Amino acid sequence: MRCRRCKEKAVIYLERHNAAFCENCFMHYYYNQVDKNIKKERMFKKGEKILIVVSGGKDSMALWDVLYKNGYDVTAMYINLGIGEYSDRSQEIVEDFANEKKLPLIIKNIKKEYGLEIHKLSKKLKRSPCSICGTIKRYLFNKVALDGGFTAVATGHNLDDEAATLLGNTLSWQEGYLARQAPVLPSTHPKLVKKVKPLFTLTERENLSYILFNEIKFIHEECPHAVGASSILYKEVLNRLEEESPGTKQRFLINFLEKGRKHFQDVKEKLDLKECKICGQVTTTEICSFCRLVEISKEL
Ligand code: Q46
Ligand code: ZN
Repeated sequence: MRCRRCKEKAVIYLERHNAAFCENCFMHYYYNQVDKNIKKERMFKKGEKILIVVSGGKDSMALWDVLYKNGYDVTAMYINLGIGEYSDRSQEIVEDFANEKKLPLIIKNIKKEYGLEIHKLSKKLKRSPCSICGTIKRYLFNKVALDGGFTAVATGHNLDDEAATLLGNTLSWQEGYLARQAPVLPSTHPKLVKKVKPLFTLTERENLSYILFNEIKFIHEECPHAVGASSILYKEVLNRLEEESPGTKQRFLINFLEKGRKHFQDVKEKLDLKECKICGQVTTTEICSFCRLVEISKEL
């Protein structure tokens, strides 16, 4: 098979675009996609301070690499969630990358800094580890970005993630979530920082290829709590559809964003936003859910 762009020998075939690329031209395609997403969705501009959330996985490592190579002012943030060896190994990968490329990195450790332990809180509150983890991560993304004067928080969500989330929300007609699903979540309060997903049109496989071609180290295993998550089943279902009809995932997501999402806008709840009495971060209750977790942890 020949590369669509330069006619050299191809190393990757992208069914949904009916195009094969050599390594160089794949990089060209990848950079173009990211650049187009950033500009078209007005995510951020050169010179703005961007905070990238990195987990050590292939998607966030690819995002970090592509943004710094394209001259964006990026600082990475890694949150050590205290999930055994998985957290230790992923922190090491992220630190090695930052040291090697001399890139700024902020490390947060939820146990050391806030006394939070996901498994203990999950048991005590009878909530899934992922729901506790989600509360903690969302809080820290915003707090670190706000305190550091960043204009946007960028995450490595890819096309597979976004299509799986959309499928889950559609199956149960979660109107509020459907209204909010987008590659850019604008700030709705002076203390809430915009969230962006520059890789939302790139698949897991494309991010993995980017990582492998650039010889970037990443953590291969998933977080142990991800096992059994419904998002994995949704991804399998979508992969099966994609096999039969390449482009299904992209059509599902992009058509929703262009044609479907607008029909849910009037169901967006009008939230009564206030500032947490303890930490001052934006919340809908007197004390934010993060500070409540910190309080509960003191008694564990
Ligand atoms: S890190 Fe946290 Fe994920 Fe692990 S505990 Fe669940 S939410 S699976 S992205
Ligand atoms: Zn608070």
